[in-house]
Amino acid sequence: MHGQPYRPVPYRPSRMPADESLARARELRQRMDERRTVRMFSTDPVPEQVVLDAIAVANTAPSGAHQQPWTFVLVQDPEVRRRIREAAEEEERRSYAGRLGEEWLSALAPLGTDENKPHITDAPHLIVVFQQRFALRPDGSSYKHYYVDESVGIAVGMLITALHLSGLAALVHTPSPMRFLSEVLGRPRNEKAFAVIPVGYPAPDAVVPDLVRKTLDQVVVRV
Ligand code: IYR
Repeated sequence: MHGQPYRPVPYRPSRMPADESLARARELRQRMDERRTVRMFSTDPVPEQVVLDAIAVANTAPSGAHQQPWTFVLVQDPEVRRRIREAAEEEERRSYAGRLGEEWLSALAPLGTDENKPHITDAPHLIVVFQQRFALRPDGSSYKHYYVDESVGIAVGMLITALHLSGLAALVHTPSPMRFLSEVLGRPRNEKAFAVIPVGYPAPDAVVPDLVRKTLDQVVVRV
């Protein structure tokens, strides 16, 4: 055990009437269907508090053993941004030149992505999400974290939902390999980069692929 047992406290949120639930769910479904991954960002500023509030939402995500195994690094320093972009593009050049393999490259082809990552320096905010593979105490000792991929994945899902509902666009970018991020950002050895998330407004001339989402029938199985 790493701490004291939690004290059970009452949890009695007032129950939402079913018709209000239905109305809210329908509206949320429509608003979330408007979210698009954006790769072309405006350099216009966005209040940092909006981003901090969205990160606070992500920080409410459920996590294995409530260990909250995440760190969100907000990168503002333009020089650090430039170094991240340069290193990401260097890795991606190798990936697109063949490292990904034929099957992966053909899966990506419809999206038209390439090794150029201007969003890393264009977007007014850059969040680099790290997963804490294990916990590191100040004395250097460590203990295990559980369901780290799942926990951080859920948190990032909540982050991009919060950003979208706050009027911002985001891209969950996973340059691969991402080891350079730990070096550039000086993160401790228990942390591993999970995603690079540029955040801002879409560029005035932004375009997105005309993709279609699976229908509910295609993704739901009733047993
Ligand atoms: N990480 C590369 C390649 C890439 C991979 C997947 I899977 C994508 O959905 C999109 C891109 C890149 O960022 O370009």
